[in-house]
Amino acid sequence: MLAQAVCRIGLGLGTQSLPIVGNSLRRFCSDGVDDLKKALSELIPEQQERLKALKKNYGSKSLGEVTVDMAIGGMRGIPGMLWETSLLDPEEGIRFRGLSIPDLQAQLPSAVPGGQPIPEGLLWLLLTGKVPTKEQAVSVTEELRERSHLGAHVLKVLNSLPDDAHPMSQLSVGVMALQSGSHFAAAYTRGTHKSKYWETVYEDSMDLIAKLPQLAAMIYRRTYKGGEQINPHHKLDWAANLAYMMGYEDSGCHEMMRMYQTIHSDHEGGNVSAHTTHLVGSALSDPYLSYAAGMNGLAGPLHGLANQEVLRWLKDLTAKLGPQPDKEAVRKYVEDTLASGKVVPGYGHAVLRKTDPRYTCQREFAQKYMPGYPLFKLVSDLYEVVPEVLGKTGKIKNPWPNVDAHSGVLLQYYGITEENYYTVLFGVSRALGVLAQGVWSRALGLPIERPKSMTMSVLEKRFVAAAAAATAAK
Ligand code: NMX
Ligand code: MLT
Repeated sequence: MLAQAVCRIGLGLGTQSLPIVGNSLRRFCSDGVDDLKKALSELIPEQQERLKALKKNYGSKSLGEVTVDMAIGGMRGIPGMLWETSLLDPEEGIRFRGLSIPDLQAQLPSAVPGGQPIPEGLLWLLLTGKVPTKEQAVSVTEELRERSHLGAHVLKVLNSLPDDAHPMSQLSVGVMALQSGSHFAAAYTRGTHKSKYWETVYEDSMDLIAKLPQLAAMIYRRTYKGGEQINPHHKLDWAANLAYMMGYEDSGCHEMMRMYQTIHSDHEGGNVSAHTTHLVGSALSDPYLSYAAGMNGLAGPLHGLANQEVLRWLKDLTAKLGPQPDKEAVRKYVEDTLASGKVVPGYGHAVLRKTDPRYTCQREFAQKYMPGYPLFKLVSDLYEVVPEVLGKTGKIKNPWPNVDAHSGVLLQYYGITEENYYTVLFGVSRALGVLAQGVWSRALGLPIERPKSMTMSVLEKRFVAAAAAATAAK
């Protein structure tokens, strides 16, 4: 009882003042640890009933028409899966369990008074749909800290890769090196009843989320900093610890990382990384296998790798035009990019039709912490030039910036200058959303995903024949 009381008082003081807990105290604190899983287990039966009622009452209702354009156009706009953790509105942007980014900033617990939310609070929200207390968020910090140990084999595996292995390839390989620890895979082999799948998927997901900062920092240090690793800081929260283990101790950088890891976490279910994780998980591949698959999708330049591409593009721009080019020169550079058959990275979106609120959030952060930073000025100038140039093409549905147009500026400002690494930071954050949904997918018993495909001949036969019949009938 006493140990529990001490622990609660410590947690209540906030992340920075967490006492270092000994083993016996840890056991008591793990009451807090179990809280998230317990909170989740209490919610699951009612959500299962909700889904059952939806199927029973509305299972045969239509969600709309599927056109040939949709089928050959990347399934754009086809509502085809359940995704509980977040929802994207084309005009307004993302909401996490109903909360916008400003809502998260106002309501989620922070590490410093009035500061950015800690992603641990967001994870609680994504899993339970409820805004956690500070104590609950800090219990997640503790739970993740307890699970964070990386086996020595992981560094050996990474060291066996070629020197020029891209950081995203290293992330994928590193996650696969952890897969042998999957509780879900072991439970499945033991023949666990399917009603219990979510429990070991939860264990795997929390283990993986816990280990990702150390894995990501390991990749950074071995690729760019001569290989010397930095041990985790036992008093820092999950995101600040990631920055710390990469070698960044600045409190501004820690706040930036908390914000970065919060806003990149989830973007409903249809984006490539989320959809891939969901698809692979639907075959009952464990969370390591499905998240690694999702990361291989995030590594594509039209998806997460766009944050790397933005920086390369900005560097090329300043190399050609100087650090402070005028707007006319910038306009010409954008036009040249289009004329050379390339995309303007960081602009456009498959769903959004307005400026991405994740861009706006990062812009506000830059206005507060780095208003005079030249790269911020350049990115702000681009905001005034690019949409107009893209709009003039007449074919780009969304000329406005997305999340990737701004993230590199913040990282560069704090000294994280290696742009090939940027997508790894996106990937660590994305784990929160896709793995939280993965727990729910198993809790709700969602089936293996298997949409129908067609050949061109099938479409031709169907519509050419129909058109001929209509003409003959006239
Ligand atoms: N620069 C040049 N062309 C573009 C751009 C852009 N930023 N955005 C769209 N287009 C083109 C697109 O390639 C397509 O051309 P075509 O008909 O010749 O194939 C045409 O405009 C219509 O595309 P949309 O329907 O507007 O966009 P779509 O949904 O197909 O693609 C993206 C969405 C995000 C893939 C696209 O906007 C793009 O390539 N953007 C640049 C890369 C980027 O920033 N990706 C990051 C997205 C966010 N994330 O983190 O994942
Ligand atoms: C994402 O965060 O996944 C991207 O904005 C891409 C998308 O939503 O399609």
